[in-house]
Amino acid sequence: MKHSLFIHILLLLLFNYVAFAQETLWYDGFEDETSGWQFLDIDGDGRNWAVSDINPYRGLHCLYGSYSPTAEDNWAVSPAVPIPDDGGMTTVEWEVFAHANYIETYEILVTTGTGNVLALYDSVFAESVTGGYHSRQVPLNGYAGQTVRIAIRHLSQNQNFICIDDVSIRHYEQLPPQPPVVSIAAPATAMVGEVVTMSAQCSNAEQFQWDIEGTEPSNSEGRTTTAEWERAGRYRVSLTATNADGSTTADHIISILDKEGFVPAAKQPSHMVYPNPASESIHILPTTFIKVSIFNSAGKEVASSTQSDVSISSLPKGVYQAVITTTEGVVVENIIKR
Ligand SMILES: [Ca+2]
Ligand SMILES: [Ca+2]
Repeated sequence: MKHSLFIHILLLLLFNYVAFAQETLWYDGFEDETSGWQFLDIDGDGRNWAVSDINPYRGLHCLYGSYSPTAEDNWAVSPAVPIPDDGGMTTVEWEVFAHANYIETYEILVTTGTGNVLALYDSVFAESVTGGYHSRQVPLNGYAGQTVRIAIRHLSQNQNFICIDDVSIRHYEQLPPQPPVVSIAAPATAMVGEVVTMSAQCSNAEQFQWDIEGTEPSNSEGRTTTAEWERAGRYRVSLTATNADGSTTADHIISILDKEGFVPAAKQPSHMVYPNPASESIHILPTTFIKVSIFNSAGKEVASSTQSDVSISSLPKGVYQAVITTTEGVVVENIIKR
């Protein structure tokens, strides 16, 4: 099982894309001759499973069930593997091959016994396979907390061969919480007195709560809602979507035009600097911003900028005054460097 670490790392990389962790509890690609399998020739004809270089899925070897002129009943029994009992999902996975022109029948069984007592096996999967290699996966959740062996039973019927490769038992953590992904479908502008229809763009929530600024009442529920504004202005529409894993809020700004088609000038925000307190940099909010000068408690200018993003990382901790010049005048705001 030299390759198990490589496969483990490869799969960790692959599964990171789908955002849940998996662990390979056991793997065999049949690249080592002594990998702990028991081979049981139940039909007693001397033919059985064998590690072979015929048609591996990966590497140089696979588990090979031979051509046979008679009906085979051959069992390959894996080493014992403990199955975790932590609420996650455990699976047995494998690659199986049969020739495109022939059908081979096989079965997957599980035992909590030592492997050679057939009465102690449960059948968990069976198929008649053809047409090259196929990936298969079967859950083992009924065996959580127990130690199992997997049997691959070849039931040959038409004198062709079957190959098995990359057999593994894998454990998946439960999926991370999936709170809703939501956005609002609504017009960017509407007229005063117009009835505006807005709807949730969301596939994984059932409950929707709207909070609509500038209307009365401001709250409503449901995937779709309507609103009507009596005064021109810019208004915030918030939508909170909820499912069993949590809530997510989306915002939409709608401009309501007056009869002449204008929106009143937006009010300046009451606070002009964020974040505040800040440690690295501050952002000056007003769109009418021209420049900012920052003064320390002694009244000395310690920084100034015409950019709305200003680094304050070099300033000592303390309280400063930001003197913000806008096209509409000068505003002073205290800022805290921490
Ligand atoms: Ca192999
Ligand atoms: Ca046999």
